Amino acid sequence: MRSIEPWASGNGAGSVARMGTLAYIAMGSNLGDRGETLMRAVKMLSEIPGVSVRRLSQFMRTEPVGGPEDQPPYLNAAVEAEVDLAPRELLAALQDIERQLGRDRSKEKRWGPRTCDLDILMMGETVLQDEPELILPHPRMHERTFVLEPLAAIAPEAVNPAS
Ligand code: A4P
Ligand code: MG
Repeated sequence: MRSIEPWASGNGAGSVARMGTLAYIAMGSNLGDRGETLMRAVKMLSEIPGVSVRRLSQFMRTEPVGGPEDQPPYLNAAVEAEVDLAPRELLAALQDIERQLGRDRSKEKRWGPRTCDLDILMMGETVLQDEPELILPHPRMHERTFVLEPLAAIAPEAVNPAS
């Protein structure tokens, strides 16, 4: 198990201001007006203090992977953002956006349909593997075409720090 958090050091008063960290975020929607939902999610993302959206992939129509049968197709996309937040702060902000866009996890089946899913794929060099609440890089990203295609479209150079 490894847990590396670069911002854990040097955060005290008088420390040198840090540069933003590049984060990659996967977006998915397969309920409601999927395109509108993803556009709203990007706008809300760009309005989080400490988050600056740099690149956005096309919205890609993908067939559902896993979960219940007969769910609608997804729109998936990927975002690159410069982030000046700790990973857990970013996750909390993403989950807040999901809620505002109508997501209610208590009514969902695993990998079932959802209005909006925002997952952190990678965040700089950070590797977190100890707590299920936040695993970085995202543990299934390498096996998900619906993640890898939009990510490759915006950041073919992005390197998975756990590989
Ligand atoms: N969590 C842990 N690590 C992270 C991370 N890096 N980013 C925790 C975000 N959340 C993370 O998430 C479940 C739990 O993972 C949360 O409590 C969070 O604290 P969730 O958003 O409720 O569910 P999820 O995203 O469905 O879970 P998971 O296991 O990440 O699912 P996948 O692998 O992302 O699959 N088919 C198509 N075509 N397109 C899709 O977008 N998505 C899924 C979900 C299945 N099939 C799909 C798609
Ligand atoms: Mg998620």
